[in-house]
Amino acid sequence: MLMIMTMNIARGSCFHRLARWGIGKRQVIGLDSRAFHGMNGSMIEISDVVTQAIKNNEPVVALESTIITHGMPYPANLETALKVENVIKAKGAVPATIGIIKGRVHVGLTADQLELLATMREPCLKTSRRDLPYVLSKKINGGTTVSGTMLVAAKVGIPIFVTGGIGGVHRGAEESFDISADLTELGRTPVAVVSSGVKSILDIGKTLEYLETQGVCVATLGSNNDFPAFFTPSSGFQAPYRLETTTDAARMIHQSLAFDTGSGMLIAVPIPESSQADGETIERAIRAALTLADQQNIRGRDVTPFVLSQVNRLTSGASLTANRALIEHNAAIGAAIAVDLARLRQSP
Ligand code: PSU
Ligand code: MN
Repeated sequence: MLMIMTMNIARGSCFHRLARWGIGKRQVIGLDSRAFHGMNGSMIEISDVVTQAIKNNEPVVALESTIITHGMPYPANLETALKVENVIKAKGAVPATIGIIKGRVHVGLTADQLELLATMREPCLKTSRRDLPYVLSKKINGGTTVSGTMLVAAKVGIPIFVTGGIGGVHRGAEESFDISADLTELGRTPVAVVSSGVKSILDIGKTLEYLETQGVCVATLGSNNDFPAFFTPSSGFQAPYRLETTTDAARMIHQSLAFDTGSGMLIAVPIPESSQADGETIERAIRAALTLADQQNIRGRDVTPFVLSQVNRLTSGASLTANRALIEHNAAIGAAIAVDLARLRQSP
């Protein structure tokens, strides 16, 4: 049994089916040569630095790109994307921002590629799991959501992913059925997501219930079990678990991979007190933004980006400032977890 567990860990749990081979300067990775090379040529391009880090079991942190393409305005989106990468590097881990350029999935986007996505000079789709086949086949650009990014991170063997907030069950979901694919992805893909919980544009209680149904282990990393509401450290709801340190978080991820649960985890990191936005102001702005969304008949994947931009407008940029601060903080925490996890993998 010990041997099986060791093998699973060494191979990155369910990633044992992966085969790797070098193509020119970069590495292409896939389930088998037909699936990834087949008719469309290579489909995932991993930067050299990220390839080396994965191969050597060094700490790597995946990052999403919808936050760049649809989550923040230019140039704050680009500045944040670059800053977050630097925070991760400073903590001794390798950042791997994931996105799609001309129908090719990139793991470890270059600064030029980040800029291309940030300025949306070409059509660029918000890409969750369900959008992937279309974006790839049309060879267009895509910002990967939490669900899209998790899917890719798992395929290439990156078990830790940092973002600001994940999608969830929308308010009024009992009518609209609007439940983010991020939640089902967390149920089916073995990647730990570090985020500041979910925004209160969503129904946080229902989101936690849904995560439980999906079998997702949710834990707050902090001084109490309060589940954070993105802009504020507590939502009024409790996470089932609390972790005291990044090493505790790394242990949990390590065990989940070793046991091959196949499920993701959500590590909720409260926004630091110093960056916290005024809860009342945010709440008012969210209510106004949701009413506007309804009046303008905004539906489906357009809801989250619309509400985010309206809340930013209605708070005169205060929400964006808090958003940037918390994602930088999450990046530092996520990188520390990745460093601890790499250490555990070397000597469990
Ligand atoms: N929440 C944020 N900022 C974001 C998103 C969510 O505070 O940028 C993005 C993430 O990429 C997330 C996606 O995966 O929105 C969820 O969209 P939807 O609600 O349509 O599933
Ligand atoms: Mn939705």
